[in-house]
Amino acid sequence: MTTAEFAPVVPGFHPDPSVCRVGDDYYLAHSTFEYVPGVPIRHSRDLVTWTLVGHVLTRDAQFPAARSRASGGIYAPTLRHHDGRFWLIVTDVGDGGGQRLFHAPAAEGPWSDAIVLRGLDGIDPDLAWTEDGTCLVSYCSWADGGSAIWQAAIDPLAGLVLDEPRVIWRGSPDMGHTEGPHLYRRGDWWYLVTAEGGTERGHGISAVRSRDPRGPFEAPPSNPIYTHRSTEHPVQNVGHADLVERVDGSWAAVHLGVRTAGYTPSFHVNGRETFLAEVDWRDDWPVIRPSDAEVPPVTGFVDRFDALGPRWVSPGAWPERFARAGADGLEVEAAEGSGVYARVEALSWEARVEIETPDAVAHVEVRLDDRHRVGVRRDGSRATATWTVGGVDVVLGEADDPDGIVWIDSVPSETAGPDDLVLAVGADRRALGRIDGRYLSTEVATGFTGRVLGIRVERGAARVREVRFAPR
Ligand code: 6LW
Repeated sequence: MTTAEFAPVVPGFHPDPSVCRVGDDYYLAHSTFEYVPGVPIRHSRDLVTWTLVGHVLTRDAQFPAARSRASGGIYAPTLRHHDGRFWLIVTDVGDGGGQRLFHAPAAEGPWSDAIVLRGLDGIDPDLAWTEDGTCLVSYCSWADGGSAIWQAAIDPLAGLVLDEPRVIWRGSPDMGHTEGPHLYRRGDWWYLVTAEGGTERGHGISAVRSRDPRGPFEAPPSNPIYTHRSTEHPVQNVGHADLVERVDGSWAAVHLGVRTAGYTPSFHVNGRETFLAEVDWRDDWPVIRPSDAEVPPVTGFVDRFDALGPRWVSPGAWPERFARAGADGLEVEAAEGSGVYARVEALSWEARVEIETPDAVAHVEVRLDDRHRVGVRRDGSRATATWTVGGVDVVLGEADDPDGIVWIDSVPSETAGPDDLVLAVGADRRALGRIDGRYLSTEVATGFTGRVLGIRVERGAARVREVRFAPR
């Protein structure tokens, strides 16, 4: 067991966490970009162990998935509970501006169709209700030059903007990329917490306060109030926090961070993950400190597909339209280059896939996007290890594999990278190729997601009997 300072409470690509509490229950949402179903909702009673209970975005009427480019689509959400109803607001950056609101009677859903708010062009929208019931949306926009936090009052059910959007905070003087705003009421103060410095190594969490939720806001003696920038901490890029008050009156924060590995500039491969921190209050200012909560280790899974479970997501296409689970495993058809994938949640692991491609061509692969992926292409029983880097396809090796077993292993790097990825086939695990894992890291590929493992069909229909994923 390790503590929440070093181990994510939600591992794998789960960026931009937003948390709310209803009684003794906590709920957590994340950004999902081009992947659908989108915006997973998790439940916890302790902020440490989380259970996936559903997704907000499950159909085109909410989010036309096919139009999203890599790392486009669904950016940072805010999840809140008000007047007995769950609310989620989020930006679909492929929608040419505007924010999307969804509501549901329960966190598990069913979630409404999108209520589209026009005229609030920016990202990272937040929802907060004032004492008189006014609903305020605060969001990051570059509408008048640099990034700043803007705000407007809305009618959330009607999707109407009720007043002229205005800047409420232009950010800390020495930090750019003022994003991810969240507004909280505590005592006589309203706090505006933001992410600043950009979601890379300079990332941090800042806070300002006002007696009025509309501002003007005053800064503390110094911002950011929490960051790992310029430190040797193994968790970097810390920022984009959402605070929550526990039943006992103590406060906590969920925030994103990355686990880096390899020689400078060091690399993160599983995207931005969710970490937990503690929040104290001094002179009515939030003071964030690491959490010493024990985080259970990442468990693997064995899936024989008696159902297509919620861990399986697809870039730009709804998985249920081309993948069907049943007694004989998962039948996967070609779907314009998409596939079914699970987030990689461990830093060192092995995967084993049993797959039949009698008259099909299918890929068992790890991907960041279509230009950065590695795997085994099966055409009938011919297996070819292929690697796509910067859009260039490289054949690493090939062999006949009548067994229909593909192995992908993340093993310690031999070249100061974050890991090496080893491809093998057959019951005897014949190695076909090995690549430096840095080429499947965000530092090389760019973007906002992280590694996913899955199956993509090029032609025909493949049958996946079993997928095993085990951390080392
Ligand atoms: C998100 C912004 C950010 O909207 O990255 O961490 C963007 N910072 O707040 C995508 O995750």
